[in-house]
Amino acid sequence: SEIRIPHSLEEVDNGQILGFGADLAEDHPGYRDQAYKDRRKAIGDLARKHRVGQPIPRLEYTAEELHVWATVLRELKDLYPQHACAEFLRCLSLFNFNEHEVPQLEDLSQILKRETGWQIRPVAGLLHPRDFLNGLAFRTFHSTQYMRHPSQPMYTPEPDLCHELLGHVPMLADKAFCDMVHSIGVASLCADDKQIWHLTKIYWYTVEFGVVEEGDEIKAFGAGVLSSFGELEHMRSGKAKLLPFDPEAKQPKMSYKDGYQQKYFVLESFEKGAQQLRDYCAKITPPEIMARLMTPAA
Ligand code: H2B
Ligand code: FE
Repeated sequence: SEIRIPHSLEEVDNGQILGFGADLAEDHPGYRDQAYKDRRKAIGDLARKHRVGQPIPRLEYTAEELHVWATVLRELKDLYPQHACAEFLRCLSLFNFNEHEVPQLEDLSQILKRETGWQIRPVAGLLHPRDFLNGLAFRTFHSTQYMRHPSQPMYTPEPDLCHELLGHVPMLADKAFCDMVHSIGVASLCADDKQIWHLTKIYWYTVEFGVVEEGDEIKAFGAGVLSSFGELEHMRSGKAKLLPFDPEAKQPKMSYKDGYQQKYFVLESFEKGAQQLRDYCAKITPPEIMARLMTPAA
């Protein structure tokens, strides 16, 4: 099939949602909860109607949703000081996350704009990988706006607000991390399906499950590691392999459903990771696209 290269964020389709539509799968915690499904659909519809440039609609979260947010925040907050990298900790403090209110995407997007020139665009669910990666080329993170099901606050089979906000948003306030992720995005613009799959794995082993050297320690920055006590223990147990990150190498198979990762990839630093991805990107991207998009953030 022919690749349509988007020239701006408006040309990135945010409507192709994978997996979980209005009808949740049988093993989704909200499968039997019609009120939950209606709420999720209403929030998803707002994302579908949103146009680039408009402010992201503010939502009034219910007491139940606030309770889920507060529970997840309380659990994870205790893991960060010991396990999260310094960049994550510094960035986290910019957002003032607290148990009294669910943050609004629009406010977080404004903070990112100021810090790194990145922004958030709302999306109805798990976005198609090509569109998701293409968004990164325009310094845009596509984020869901609905909350996971209250029956299992520490689990979600799909991205939800807690995952996006606690896992992904903080690091997007770090310049070098943003440069790295931006290169993944630019590389995705002209990528064929095989290269998209390679970039999806790179995204997985960095943004979702990446770790970084810090002195003689290994600290986490990946959303999937920092959101799970079990995953953190496993990563530090010696049972998993820690390998140097190399975007040119064949990336191991990944799965959304397996237990813990068998391998973690270690960045020397975010600056080094950004350089590695810039080099990879330049190999598969035409020079005119490099020249147009690899400019510093405004
Ligand atoms: N969609 C949403 N809404 N959030 C994500 O974090 C996300 C996504 N991640 N689509 C993408 C896919 C990622 O797992 C890779 C690129 O497929
Ligand atoms: Fe994620």
